[in-house]
Amino acid sequence: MSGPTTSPHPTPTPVHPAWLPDATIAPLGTGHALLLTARDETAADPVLATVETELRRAARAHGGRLSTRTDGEPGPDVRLVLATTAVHPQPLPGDAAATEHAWHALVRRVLADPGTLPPESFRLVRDAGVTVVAASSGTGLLHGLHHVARDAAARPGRAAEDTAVTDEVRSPAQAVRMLDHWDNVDVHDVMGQVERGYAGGSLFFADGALRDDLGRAEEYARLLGSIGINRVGLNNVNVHAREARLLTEGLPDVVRLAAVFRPHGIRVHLSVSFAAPMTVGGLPTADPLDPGVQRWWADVTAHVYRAVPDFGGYVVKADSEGQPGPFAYGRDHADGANLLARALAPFGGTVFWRAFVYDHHQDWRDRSTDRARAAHDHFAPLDGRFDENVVLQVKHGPLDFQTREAVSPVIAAMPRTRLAVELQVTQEYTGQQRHACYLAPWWREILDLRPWGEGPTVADVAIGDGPGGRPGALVAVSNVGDDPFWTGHPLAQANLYAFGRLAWDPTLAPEAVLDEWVGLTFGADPDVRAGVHAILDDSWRTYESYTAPLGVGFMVTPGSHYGPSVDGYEYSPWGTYHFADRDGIGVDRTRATGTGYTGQYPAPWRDVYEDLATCPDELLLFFHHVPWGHVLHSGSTVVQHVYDTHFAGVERVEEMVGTWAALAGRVPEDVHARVSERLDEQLRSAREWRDQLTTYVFRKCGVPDARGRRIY
Ligand code: GCV
Repeated sequence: MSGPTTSPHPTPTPVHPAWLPDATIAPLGTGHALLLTARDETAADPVLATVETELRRAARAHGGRLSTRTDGEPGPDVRLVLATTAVHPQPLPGDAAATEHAWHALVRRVLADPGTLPPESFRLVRDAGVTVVAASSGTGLLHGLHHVARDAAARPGRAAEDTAVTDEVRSPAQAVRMLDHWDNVDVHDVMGQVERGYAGGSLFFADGALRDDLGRAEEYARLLGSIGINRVGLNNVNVHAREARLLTEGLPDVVRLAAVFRPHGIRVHLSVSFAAPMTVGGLPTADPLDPGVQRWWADVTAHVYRAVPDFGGYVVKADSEGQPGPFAYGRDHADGANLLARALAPFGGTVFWRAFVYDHHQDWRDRSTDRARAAHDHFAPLDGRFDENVVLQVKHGPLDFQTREAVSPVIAAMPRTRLAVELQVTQEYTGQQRHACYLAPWWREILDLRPWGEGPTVADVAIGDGPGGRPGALVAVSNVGDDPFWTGHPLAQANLYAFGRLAWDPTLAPEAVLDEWVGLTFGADPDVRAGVHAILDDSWRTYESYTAPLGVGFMVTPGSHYGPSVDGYEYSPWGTYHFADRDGIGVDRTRATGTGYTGQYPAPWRDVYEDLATCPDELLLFFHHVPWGHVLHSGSTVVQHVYDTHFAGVERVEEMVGTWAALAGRVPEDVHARVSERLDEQLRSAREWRDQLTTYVFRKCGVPDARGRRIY
């Protein structure tokens, strides 16, 4: 689906520091930090240099001090020690001077028995005002350092000097935490440079080439490393001609970008075109069973790994929205994915194969075809056929990142396949970073859902704790660009931050994550904290309240996907209909009378959704076609619900505007100005949504608003 995506904001300077202003990198105060590494470690582990740089930045900002093991005797005032487990049992600095300070004993205790720490884990020990972070790698130490910073920022008043005794090991719940970029090297006419990007151009590419100056990309990598992202897909899944050649002529660009991300513990991936053997390699076919094609992928992949030994692998959108795929050769998606998996396997690479496959040339007159069914219809029968290094990347909902939709039934249907759940940080359908819409509450609902009613959650399936026990990934589409605030709407930074944090620990509370983000970004001012919470905590539900009602989805302007157009997609080929007429609205996806989609779920959901008596209100029109007068569980009718939520939604946006206005002078002026401007647009747009939706519904059914508000 296409649409214009240009930023109204050319790049001014300086760039906003996001959640890593130097003042909050580490809660050193004016204290003294010590970094202990074994002598030969730093050369082999580039992340250790990042840890040292972070500590130096923090020390500079606070007038504190950093010592490393080569600096000699650090003295008694050390408050924070970061140590790799390889240091043990070598003598600690200060031993020679035979001076035993409080921190010596603690470090000695931790390093004498650090426990088994996987590379991304860290052990955190606090005692008598000293904090020790131990890890087996630079990545573990980096995570530990940022944990300490976050902890202090989320709970102002608590600092490293805290006397509470702690001894804990922290590890990511999810091994693969990935951000996909829909960046193009070139600018494409309709889509702009970043497809569905709402924050300007690409951080990586400009003027049809890799940027000479990758400074912004480096700062971005630093931001991602601080929230535990460990994979990045560099280019758009819709792979155009120039981008297809990143595999070959463009490989030096990939080498440079890999070097940008590596010091932050992040491996890079490329989106590739399934037709590359033909378009790039000049072969007559891209048939996955053709030995020449298999050889081509094996050779190209070996070449990539020679240049980028820690390359992560490929991301593939095939047979979807015009992208080439295995169907052209009468092959299926397992044939296609395994072709690439076998080329990657010798090097430990992974292919992320997207399940977003549907017919985008549908006939709107045909009520039996249901786009929501497509991914399950295509992929569930292939369970067990994918190689171990294939991860099937499934959008969280069966349609397309809507403000509200059911969880994809594919997630429960493929126990013998590694599954990644794909979220969208870029706000394509949730206000395009012109509306404040904090998505963590929505993501928590998705991740917490139990596909079998009890037992594992969606997050568990992605982690590898589902019935098949196969580890997958959590993936999301990034929301950044070369905008000075990174994300267009400065408050949309919270979504990027929250994705990283939930990928690390999907049980974190959205409000707690927001507390961390506010503390790191804006400091300890309680009024700012309260104001940002008042604006963001419920903002996703607010957005939902004034846009498409009760899970029906879309109703957006075709192409751009911004703003209301109730019938915009109604007679289109995209399979995104609401079927409103004078009698009712909604999509009948039941087994009894509809498309049978409810049958793709296991019990209990197949029955919960099938039955009007149990289907949740917020998904009613996603599953059922009902009369306008249908009474919801809430007691309201569908038509009155549309009126009430749309008027209330606009009122909430008016409150948001007032709350933010009151923070003038409490947050940096440029941030205040940009957010104010975005809130003004949100209010204008919310009113437009309200007026179009209420008017549309009134004109369809003729039922007036019980409260007599103005409808056009
Ligand atoms: C990258 C939706 C978007 C497209 C996007 C596609 C996808 O259809 O509108 O811009 O293409 O999803 O996820 O592949």
